Amino acid sequence: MIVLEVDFLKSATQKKEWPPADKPEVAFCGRSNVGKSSCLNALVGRKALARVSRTPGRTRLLNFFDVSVAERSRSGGHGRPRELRFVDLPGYGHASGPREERATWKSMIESYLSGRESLETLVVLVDGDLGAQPSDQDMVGWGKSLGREVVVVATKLDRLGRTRRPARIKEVAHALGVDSVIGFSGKEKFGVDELWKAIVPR
Ligand SMILES: Nc1nc2c(ncn2[C@@H]2O[C@H](COP(=O)(O)OP(=O)(O)O)[C@@H](O)[C@H]2O)c(=O)[nH]1
Ligand SMILES: [Mg+2]
Repeated sequence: MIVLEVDFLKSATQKKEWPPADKPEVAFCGRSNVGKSSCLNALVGRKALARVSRTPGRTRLLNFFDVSVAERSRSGGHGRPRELRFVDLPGYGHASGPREERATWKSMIESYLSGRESLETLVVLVDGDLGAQPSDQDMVGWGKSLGREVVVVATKLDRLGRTRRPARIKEVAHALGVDSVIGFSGKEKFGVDELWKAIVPR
């Protein structure tokens, strides 16, 4: 996939601040430190996107980006541009965090997952080195129960020896009750095309 353009749109919390639901949206979530920024960087091939999402004060907000991509063509050019919107969701998994903060996170994510008409795909990133955690099971279950299409990505798979990767992918799929899991490494940049295929609207 060729990334033609990436534009940071805005950060938001409540519904009234969300941009108009005028493009197919792909939301990314995962436990803090799962490798979400690295994954976004690997997908769009530029640092700016993840930098914005890391800016202090923005890590707890929904960050919206417009992305324009196209299939690479054999002639060296590209096919029809596709417009989509990425939404970088705040990390979860701070079970020890203040109760009030967790409640705020939950209500913000719930209103987005249940109320966003243009949300087409929820990408849940799971640490492939660590394996699926209870909070990942909750997240996938939550997304599915709200009727969302869930794509699971196992990050940091480069940390496992090649021969151990297929078994880990199966374990993660089994633990989360999904049919397939995309094995990914932001470091070695594998799984990138597979993930694009799973999120670009047909
Ligand atoms: N080996 C390896 N380390 C990774 C990978 N992705 C992220 N990391 C490391 O994991 C840590 C957290 O990554 P980051 O992308 O900032 O995670 P985020 O908190 O989910 O945005 C950093 O130290 C990264 O270098 C990966 O694919 N392979
Ligand atoms: Mg990050």
